[in-house]
Amino acid sequence: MKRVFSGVQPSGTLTIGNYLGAIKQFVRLQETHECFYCVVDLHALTVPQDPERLGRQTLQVAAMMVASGLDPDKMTLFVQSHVRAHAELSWLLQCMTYYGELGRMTQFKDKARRQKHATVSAALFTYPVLQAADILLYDTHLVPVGEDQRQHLELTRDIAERFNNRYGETFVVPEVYIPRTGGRIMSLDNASTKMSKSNPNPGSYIALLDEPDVIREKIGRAKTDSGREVRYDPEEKPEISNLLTIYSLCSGRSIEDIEAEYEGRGYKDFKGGLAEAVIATLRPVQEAYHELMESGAIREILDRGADRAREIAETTLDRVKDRMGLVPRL
Ligand code: ATP
Ligand code: LTN
Repeated sequence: MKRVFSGVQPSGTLTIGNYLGAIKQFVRLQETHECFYCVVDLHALTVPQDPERLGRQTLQVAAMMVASGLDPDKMTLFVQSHVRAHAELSWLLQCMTYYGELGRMTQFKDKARRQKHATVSAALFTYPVLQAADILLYDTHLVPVGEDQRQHLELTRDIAERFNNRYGETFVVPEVYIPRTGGRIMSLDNASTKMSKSNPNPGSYIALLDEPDVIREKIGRAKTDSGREVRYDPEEKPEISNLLTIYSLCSGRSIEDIEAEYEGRGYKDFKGGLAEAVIATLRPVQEAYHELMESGAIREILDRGADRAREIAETTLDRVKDRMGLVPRL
């Protein structure tokens, strides 16, 4: 079976963007691939985090992933900081990555712009190298992610190829896997930026754990154009097109079918129908989440996951160190 790896940051509560863009694919792939999914707490530390909150969110995000349908008997779920090889390989790969390459990463440029220049962490800059280490440690073939991660995956492939050229075949060069629709769900308040769990305005996203009334309210307030035609047209009607995408993915219906249903009915009815489709999609996830958190089972799932992940990661790390000329212990 081919290997899959992907990571999710515990930087807040998961949104419907994370769910439609990434987690739904994670769930599908566990049936056909050997999957490793990781709550990347070391990545979250690249911007300031409250320690108590980071720990809580790490367990919550893991539980949300299981509640979304990841089955501990079918895939491996673990916390990044539980497997030391990630940080260690990241250092080795930093020695193979160019300053100029990292400076071109748009996620770095965006996140750095939002902070005071003097306090942007060095780790925010080297973040994509840690991501490459995550992926390459598991001889990964396929990496399911949202559209925003395409550039990081290109860099991962470049680093792997460069290493293989310099030291001989060591890494599998991974492929990116982005869904045809849903790879980039946009903010509810601004259709030119992606929906993001770390956005300070909660009205900009739908969280997986939002209550039905909150979902109705957020969708009711979502920005639209001033027309009344429910039509998919990303150029002319970016907000309605984004809502149509969410509607289609949550209901399993085609966009044309939804357009036809709301023809001549205006945005209020459309938003009402969308809210119910989202609520119905999230209800089973929320129920499973609350059960998991009450039972405390998530700690054990993560512990078993770390054991399995560590075994593979250590083997790869030893191979890399050997190729680079680092002397092994007796
Ligand atoms: P942050 O806002 O804190 O940077 P994030 O919400 O962008 O975080 P991550 O945890 O880093 O999310 O991403 C988890 C996965 O969800 C990644 O594969 C990412 O590409 C995907 N993803 C994130 N936001 C969206 C979105 N708006 N639409 C589709 N996929 C998304
Ligand atoms: N950088 C990603 C999260 C991430 C990831 C990974 C995704 C960290 N390591 C490995 C895929 C594979 C993000 O910001 N969404």
